[in-house]
Amino acid sequence: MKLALGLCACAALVVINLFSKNVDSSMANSPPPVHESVISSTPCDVDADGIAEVVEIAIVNGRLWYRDWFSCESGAIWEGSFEVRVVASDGVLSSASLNELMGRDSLYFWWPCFKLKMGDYNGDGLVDFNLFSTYGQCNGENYRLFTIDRAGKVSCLGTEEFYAGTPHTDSTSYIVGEGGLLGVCCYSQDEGAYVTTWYNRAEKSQLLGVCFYSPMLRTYVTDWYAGAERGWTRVFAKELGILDNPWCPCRAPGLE
Ligand SMILES: [Ca+2]
Ligand SMILES: [Ca+2]
Repeated sequence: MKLALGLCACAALVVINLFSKNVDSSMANSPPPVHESVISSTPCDVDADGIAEVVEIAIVNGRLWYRDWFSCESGAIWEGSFEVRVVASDGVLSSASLNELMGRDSLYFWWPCFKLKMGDYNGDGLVDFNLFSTYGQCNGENYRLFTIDRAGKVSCLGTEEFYAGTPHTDSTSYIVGEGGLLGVCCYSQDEGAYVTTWYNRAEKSQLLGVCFYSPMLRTYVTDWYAGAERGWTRVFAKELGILDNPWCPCRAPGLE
């Protein structure tokens, strides 16, 4: 029932959002207050018992308005105070202020209804997810990482922001977990290709995967480099063991 209510709220808010685009900048002058609404509802089995809980993002105080700036930051946004909740069939397991977790008085998200992209970014078996944090640039945004323990409590997974190449996206598929590594993908103007930086937090090492389309092989392939602090050195997939198969988590937009 809780999930159904969340979905209904999102559907209603989509309508509001479409309306806000129609009235455009007039709403920027007098944005209506937004009362508590669930803006993201994502089923996820946080305690691995085979039964999905629901991870919710709710706006608890704020406004929906169309930010009509002459830049890539323009767009309809939810702005204000938010909570993250984990809900089971028999009640709320946890509820926490996202503003406190992220250390900011006001946050904003792009879309009236979005799904969280889940993964295991550190290989500890606990569910993690990423969430839009701050504006990046026209080609991508900055994200923070969060983790959910078996009891449903949400906490930050580190304090770093990661830039990923998905503009106006609240939770990105360009941040992934694979074999205990954290992979973050964005477009590199220097490389002229999508690059994925792999972070091995346990060993404090990094790998850079430069993903590009090979006309000869007619598919995407990845060149690997290691050792960010000492300069990148080319390595080969078979030397990496855990990355036997060259893999591009992000390619060109629309080819995910
Ligand atoms: Ca469960
Ligand atoms: Ca994890």
